[in-house]
Amino acid sequence: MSAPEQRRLIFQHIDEPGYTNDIACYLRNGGYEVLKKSIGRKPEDLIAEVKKSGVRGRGGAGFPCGVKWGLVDRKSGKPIYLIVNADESEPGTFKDRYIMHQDPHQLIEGIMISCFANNVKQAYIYIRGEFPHGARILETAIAEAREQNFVGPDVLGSGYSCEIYVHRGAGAYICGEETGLIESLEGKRAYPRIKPPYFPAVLGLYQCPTIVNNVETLCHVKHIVDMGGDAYTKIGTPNNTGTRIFCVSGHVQRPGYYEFETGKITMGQLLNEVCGGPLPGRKFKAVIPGGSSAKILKFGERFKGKTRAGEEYDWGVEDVPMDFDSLGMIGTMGGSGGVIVMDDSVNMVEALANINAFYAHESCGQCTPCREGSLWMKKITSRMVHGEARVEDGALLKSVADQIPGRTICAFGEACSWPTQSFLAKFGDEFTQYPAAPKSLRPNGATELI
Ligand code: L3W
Ligand code: SF4
Repeated sequence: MSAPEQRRLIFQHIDEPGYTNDIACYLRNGGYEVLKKSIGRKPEDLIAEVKKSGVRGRGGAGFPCGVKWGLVDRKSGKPIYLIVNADESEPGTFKDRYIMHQDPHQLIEGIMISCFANNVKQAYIYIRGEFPHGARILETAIAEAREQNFVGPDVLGSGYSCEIYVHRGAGAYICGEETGLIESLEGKRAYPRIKPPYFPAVLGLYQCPTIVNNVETLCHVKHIVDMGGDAYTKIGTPNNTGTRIFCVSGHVQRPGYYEFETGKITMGQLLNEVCGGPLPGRKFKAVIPGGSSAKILKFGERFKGKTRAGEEYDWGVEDVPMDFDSLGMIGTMGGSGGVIVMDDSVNMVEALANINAFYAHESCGQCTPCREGSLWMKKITSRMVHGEARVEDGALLKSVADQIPGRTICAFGEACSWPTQSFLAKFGDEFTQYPAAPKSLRPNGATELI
């Protein structure tokens, strides 16, 4: 079966010739019409549409956005905040940056509709420190929107007021974890908070109820309200509604951004047809389907089981539908939509050493298993790459990785150990060979990878 056509909701205009990121272009293309209509509706109706749509968060966890909004404490008498998580840092993920650069008003319209629906008067866009250009674009776009009365006091003469502030991070991955982000926004070190019992929906920014949504998720809100929650559920597949943006990188002929109905395209169709297949003379070896934290898949492995609907499946990697549930069923996740492809030229020990160096650098250091474990995993794989591994290192690596998940404050603990666990489970033979780089190649005889 050949790949379906792309279904572009979020990227509807983004690549059109002459489409620019200023407000005049956005307005020419129907911009802010959905906000105008929303302002005349009851906020609870808008929330109901988002609930009906079933849209799941596009940041990584896939938590239903309508359910999250439904959990907000509206009786506390405190202000409700909305935070846009634009700290896109998951390796392999680069969709939110593209939206903010190319179509910032789509995001601002989504934010304003979401704020109106939830009676939010102050919204913060927490943008990754390494995106200074994106921050400037957003600031300009907010100023344009304010001039036209789409943001600020008395929005469109409705009596409703709402400000949007851009807050720049300082370059730490952990600020993408929602409670670390909140701490950072409060001016503190980004140490994630323990949750449960209190999620941001109840105690978030300044101990007030707070909604934290990803950039792409908030763009979906605009389209959901425009077409209605029921119509939105017709796109995609049950429990995996709407479209999904895949950021494909690595060893394919045409890496890039692609938007498809969720679950309507398989991994094989995406990589072979849409992305043009492997590079000449190469074969696919492995793929990480949802950002570096997702467990790696090995081409050639098979997955058997029963779907939620009770249907039996027997899939190779190429057969897996690209949706949250299917990828979850085979032990990995759709995560942030970053698809990292590796061909048979890749040394898996080197690939894991690279990932481990990232996590060791980015652990906030608050929990001992994560702080020490991520560093040990980095050191061991670095030793392997540099030909200095010890006989017991394979077992030690596994033991360290196995002792982190479930013993930490935030999901980083899982995220940093899943790559090691899955690489060892699927490519363990490569780790027993300890591929060595000749000492002569090491700068100043260094034993560390970075
Ligand atoms: C109120 C409850 N709210 C859950 C909310 C919660 C959060 C959302 C999801 O991690 C994942 C991580 C990696 N009352 C609630 C509730 N919520 N129960 O729902 O929560 P959770 O805990 O499932 O996930 P999380 O802590 O948000 C995020 C993956 O993302 N990941 C991806 C990172 C992606 C980027 C990027 O660049 N875009 O950084 C990295 O590890 O799987 O599990 O809002 O408050 N009872
Ligand atoms: Fe910090 Fe890691 Fe603990 Fe998360 S799991 S709070 S990143 S030390």
